[in-house]
Amino acid sequence: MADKEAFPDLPKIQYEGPKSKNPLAFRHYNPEEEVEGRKMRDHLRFSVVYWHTFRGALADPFGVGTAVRPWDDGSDSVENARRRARAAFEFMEKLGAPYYAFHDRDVAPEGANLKETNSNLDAVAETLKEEQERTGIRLLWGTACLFIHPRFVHGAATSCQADVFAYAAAQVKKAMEVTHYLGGEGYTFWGGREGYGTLLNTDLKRELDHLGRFLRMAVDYKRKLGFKGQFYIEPKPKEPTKHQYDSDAAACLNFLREQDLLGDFKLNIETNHATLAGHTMEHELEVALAADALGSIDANMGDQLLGWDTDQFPTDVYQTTQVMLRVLRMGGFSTGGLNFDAKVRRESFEPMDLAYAHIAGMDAFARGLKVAAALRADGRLREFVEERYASWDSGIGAQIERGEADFESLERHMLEQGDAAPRRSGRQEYLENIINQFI
Ligand code: XUL
Ligand code: CO
Repeated sequence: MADKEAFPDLPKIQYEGPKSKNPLAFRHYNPEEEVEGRKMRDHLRFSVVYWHTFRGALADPFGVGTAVRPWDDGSDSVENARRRARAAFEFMEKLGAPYYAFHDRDVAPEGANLKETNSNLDAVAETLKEEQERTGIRLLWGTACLFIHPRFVHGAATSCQADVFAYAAAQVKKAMEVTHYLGGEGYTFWGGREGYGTLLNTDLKRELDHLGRFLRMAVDYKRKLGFKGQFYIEPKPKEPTKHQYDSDAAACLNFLREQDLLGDFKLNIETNHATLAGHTMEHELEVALAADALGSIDANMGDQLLGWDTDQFPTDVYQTTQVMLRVLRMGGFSTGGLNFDAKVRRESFEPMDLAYAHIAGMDAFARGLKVAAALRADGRLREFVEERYASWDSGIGAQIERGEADFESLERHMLEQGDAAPRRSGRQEYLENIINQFI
């Protein structure tokens, strides 16, 4: 099995242009093509996630997994984990994805105790490093899985049990070391069970303080380790918990500010998590951007009719356009990227579905990038917003913004002027139609 290809039917995916009918080709993603003076590859920084793509069995609460993965013998052996790693790199290389991301427990099996678990991780990390060097594919970020094992039933850093906090600290320490060893560009904290099921058994204040202390220890250890990657927090409001402390971008920013950690973290914003929080993705991106804290994106989409985290591959060009408008406005990613935290449907169980899904997501984002760049070149959206706020550029508006006005001066101003009548239409429909002109 070791030498056999895992994806014999998958060729190296090439760009063939918008007219191609080849399902194993890109219609829009042309890595070398320049948009706003930068290659598409560097704008989009696509990343394949290990957990859904190489560990997801496609089970749901009503049925067992359906995924056919011939390279995986289903065992918890290190040998199987290494074979799986080679299959993953074969897939990513053929796809042309420059990055990947993993949880510690995705790549290597849990052992009988922490020591054995750590040595399993070291063993598989060697294979990952070899494969990275062979292919040039890099680690976008690593993370620790602090939510599957029963020990984390009450949470990890916010567990009611102090030894579970200690276990989580040891696990994150090791995951950071492995991420550093693999040259990871970032490290993500997603607190899967950092929240509560009921407030009846929960000391919320104490749990939040513990979470702050945990993140502070991570920052301290990062310095000690010499790890230069970016730390991210990934907001999500619920699921599996009823309420997660990192519920949305605003809650995360407030928490980080309160704990004096804002300088050490950026946000990794996920589309389906925004939906679960009752926000649009563009809202979450705007909140992160306003705090200069947009770091990376978990690219997926949810289902409007299903109320849970369906983690579908992003194929909605309207939404990818909205995302890329913000990424371009930010000036592009620095350490982050578009990480496909997405899984194929349970019915899409063949290995080739993994390719169709990623090609669809990559093309949807490439098209969104082109549309966003065209909208920016057109300029009408930006000019409309600038003009809408023009009254702040001079006169009383400029005085307020400069901090030169107070309630008394503003009262004097309005007593002279008499009234402030609405002067500008919001023109929502006109603006929505501009977007459609480019899609
Ligand atoms: C879960 C989720 C995670 C994080 C990494 O909803 O998004 O997979 O991205 O822990
Ligand atoms: Co995610």
